[in-house]
Amino acid sequence: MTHTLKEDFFTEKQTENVHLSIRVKRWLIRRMTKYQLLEIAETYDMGKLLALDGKVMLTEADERFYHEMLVHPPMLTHSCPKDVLIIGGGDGGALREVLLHPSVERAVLVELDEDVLNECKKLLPEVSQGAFDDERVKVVIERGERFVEHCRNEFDVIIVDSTDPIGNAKPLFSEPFYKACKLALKEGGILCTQCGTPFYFKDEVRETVKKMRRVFLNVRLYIGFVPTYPSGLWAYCISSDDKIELSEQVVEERYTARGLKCTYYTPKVHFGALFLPAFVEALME
Ligand code: AG3
Repeated sequence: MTHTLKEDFFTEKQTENVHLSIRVKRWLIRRMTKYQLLEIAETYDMGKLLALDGKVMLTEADERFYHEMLVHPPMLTHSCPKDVLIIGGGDGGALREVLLHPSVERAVLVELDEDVLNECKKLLPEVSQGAFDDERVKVVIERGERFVEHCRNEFDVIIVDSTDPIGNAKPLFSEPFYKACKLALKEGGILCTQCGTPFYFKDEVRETVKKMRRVFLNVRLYIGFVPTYPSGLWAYCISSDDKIELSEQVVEERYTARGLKCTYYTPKVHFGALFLPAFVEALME
């Protein structure tokens, strides 16, 4: 399975005309699962890389930038998140960040592809860092959109760590799914999803916000930097029927009280991320 070529690159076709290539030292796995092409490689500059269907899911070099920004804004917006649901995220990176919040009593991770989960545990333990062994964690192998359908008033925070809105993840970008999430949330619960890059995937960002606004009273888009994702500028959407705009002081207090110390996220970055560049604001008008 493992082999080495002198000039071996992993290439993501970010768009038809823009590709990103990362030089590979060694492939750890490259095979079709029941659902998708799974690739894990050791690269020269980015540490290990995980890709699904030719798209970068993470590299060790910048996965914290992504996972921290996906997880901490919704978790810190909630005053005391006890029950948390993660949809997707079979690599365990989002789960690792969720478990850093001491109030968490139960974290349910619902992943479609068991192979992704198992191979990541085996070949990419640097990302989950033992999160799957935490006794607060329950893993369910199921389609996320099916799982939420049966949940009522169960979760304080739901985090959607999906792939792009094509193929397997398409239902996770639909209004019925957001409605089901709302029912699965306790009163005042918070939903947060990754929603692509406002630079290349304008429709994905625009549509996500539009659909969310039909379901939740408060919806905010925010952005972060993830160098190995298309364009490097990534968007997240946070929604709730409760207030999602807190004072910086409150976020600061919670961040300190929960003993968090991050690589990318800070309460100030959290605030800054909610101020959008003009071209992103314009997308949503
Ligand atoms: N998050 C992957 C976001 C989508 C990246 N898209 C792309 N490269 N075209 C899921 C994996 C991280 N836990």
